[in-house]
Amino acid sequence: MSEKVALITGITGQDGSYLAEQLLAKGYVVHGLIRRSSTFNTSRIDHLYRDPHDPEARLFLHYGDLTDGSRLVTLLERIAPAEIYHLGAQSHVRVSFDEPEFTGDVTGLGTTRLLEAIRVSEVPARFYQASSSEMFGASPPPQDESTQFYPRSPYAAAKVYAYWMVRNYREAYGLFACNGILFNHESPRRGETFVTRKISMAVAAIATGRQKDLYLGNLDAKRDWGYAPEYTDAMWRMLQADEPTDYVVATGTSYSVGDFVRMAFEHVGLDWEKHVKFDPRYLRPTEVDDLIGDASKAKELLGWQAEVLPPELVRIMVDADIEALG
Ligand code: NAP
Ligand code: G4F
Repeated sequence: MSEKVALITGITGQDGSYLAEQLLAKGYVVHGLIRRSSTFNTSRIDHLYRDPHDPEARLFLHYGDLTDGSRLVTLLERIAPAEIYHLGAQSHVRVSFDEPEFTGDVTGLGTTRLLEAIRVSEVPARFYQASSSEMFGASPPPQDESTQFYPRSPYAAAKVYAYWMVRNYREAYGLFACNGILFNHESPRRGETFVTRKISMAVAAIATGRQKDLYLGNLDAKRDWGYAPEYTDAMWRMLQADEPTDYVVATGTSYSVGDFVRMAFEHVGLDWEKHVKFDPRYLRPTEVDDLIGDASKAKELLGWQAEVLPPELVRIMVDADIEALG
């Protein structure tokens, strides 16, 4: 049987790196879209990379950008992937308030450009869209696939637009396209300005005497936090199913930002109240207060279930950041 070929946008991000690892382990040839930058941005996937002249190389990286539609067409024609995992996005909610137009372009229109590239190139690829629990926004929990969207940020609005474009291409052109509506998922590879990683890094630095205080915004918001490698496995399962559809992926548990802070400091024997300070710059003009996902559909149709829950997730992240400090 010939090797399966996959394309991952956002391969240099948290999820892209875990997914690339998992697909390579399954025997896929993996292609990744990366942005040209003046400094290297591939640290999360460097351990997977081999020189392309090596006959054993099965990971190939291509320069490109989600704002450049013609490049996406050329790449698809050249790579002819059987599966496309579209993870690339301006993914930071707070930043999307500062850069709403750019976020709409990359996170919203970027999906349309990729869908159009599939249609125009006629590559018979299955498509995964990185949809988000942020789309539920102000809709009260628990949230499942039938919960009304109520986006509370430019990022969430862009993801809602992309979600509907995916559904439209599925219905209009028969594309095998799935929306994975993933709730927050974290790991030691999480971007350093998302709250869980900001906390785990600060706790590690404070516990080892390198830092004194940690400045945060709203501690009351509640999130359904899972473990990223389990969530990238759910993405793969969606594209192996018989029919394309949309799925919520979540743990079904909910903790506040304050709970996460307390658990992280307790893990190293410190009192969080002595170190955490408030800075209003981290507040958002509109907040998402409470997310708890109901992933029953993913359990029933994909056999997927979250295993790592927040108390363990906190320990994994804090321990990894302490180890990284040597
Ligand atoms: P991430 O770490 O922020 O990674 C985002 C990726 O997108 C990076 O590889 C980034 O490249 C790339 N990217 C950004 N702008 C681009 C552009 N203009 N052209 C091409 N690539 C671009 O995000 P993540 O946490 O892995 O999340 C993956 C996806 O799932 C995102 O779409 C996110 O919105 C969505 N999502 C995440 C969560 C979560 O809790 N993590 C939950 C629901 C949905 P650089 O490395 O060059 O910046
Ligand atoms: O870690 P966050 O920035 O993640 P947020 O906004 O929930 O978004 C993440 O999850 C989404 C899925 O629901 C993804 F779609 C999205 O791409 C991203 O991965 O913030 C979590 C909570 C918020 O309520 C925020 O107000 O933490 C609160 N918070 C409090 N202090 C802070 C801070 N957030 C950040 N980033 N930094 C703070 O200092």
